[in-house]
Amino acid sequence: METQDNQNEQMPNLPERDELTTEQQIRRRTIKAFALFGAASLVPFGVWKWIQQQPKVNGLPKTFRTVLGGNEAIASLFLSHNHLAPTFPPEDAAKKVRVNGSDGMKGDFDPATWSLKVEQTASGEANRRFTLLLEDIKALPKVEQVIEFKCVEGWSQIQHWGGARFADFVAKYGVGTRSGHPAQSAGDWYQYVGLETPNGGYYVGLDIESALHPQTLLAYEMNGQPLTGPHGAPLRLLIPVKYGVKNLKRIGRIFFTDQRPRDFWHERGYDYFVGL
Ligand SMILES: Nc1nc2c(c(=O)[nH]1)N[C@H]1C(S)=C(S)[C@@H](COP(=O)(O)O)O[C@H]1N2
Ligand SMILES: [Mo]
Repeated sequence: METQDNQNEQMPNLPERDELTTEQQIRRRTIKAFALFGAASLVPFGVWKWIQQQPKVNGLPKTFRTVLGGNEAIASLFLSHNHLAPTFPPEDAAKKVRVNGSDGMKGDFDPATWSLKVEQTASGEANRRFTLLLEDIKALPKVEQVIEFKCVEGWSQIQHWGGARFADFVAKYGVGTRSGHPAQSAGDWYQYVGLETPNGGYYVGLDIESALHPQTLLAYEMNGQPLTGPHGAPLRLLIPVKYGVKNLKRIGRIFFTDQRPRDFWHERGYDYFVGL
């Protein structure tokens, strides 16, 4: 009837693509640009700044050059939004942080005499070996990160961490690559990183890509305070793209290798990679 006719008449005519007015085209493009901008803004600002701060080669940040150099496995992690753990405002962080697990942390331990042992092993033989102090790690750019920490036992908590990027530690001390220089090709990287407590009682193995992820930290602060003993003082690993088991507390030794390092919870039946 009449009403139906009216309704049909009110339906706007949708122009064909090439019939769009200039104004309509601009609007479409702007919407597209906003969609792209929105995706880019999912990369936390600190991570974006870090990528931008990489030394430039041929006008491109080194991280991007690495992609072009074919090192996709590693570079895709830096560039892929999907692989970044969500971050939260600091006020969301738990004030009372849960403590879980103390393997490798029993017995006497004096943080005052602690040092970090770093090693590179080509085929079982260490070709480089040195020790660092906490002040060496603190001298690296400090990053604060509020992430959701997840334990395989089924709990999670928003936590506020501070420390240095593992990737910055690697770059500064020329470890992780065979050449001792920034990687020019994927094959230059050692494939794995192993970490263990000073007494060797807890140990974790990581693929190098995960270790170099921009959210992987050598952490020495929680909620703006020095790390407490039970949370792994003086230095622990924070790797928010992995479950808690990989977040080794009280690091004593870090080593780079091509042989997959043993892993405490993998030996007890968990998946080696336990990624989120
Ligand atoms: N040295 C050491 N690190 C460890 C563990 C452990 O038993 N010993 N447990 C892991 C597990 S299962 C979890 S969930 C987290 C818990 O960290 P938190 O005690 O700081 O909450 O530490 C991880 N790192
Ligand atoms: Mo855990």
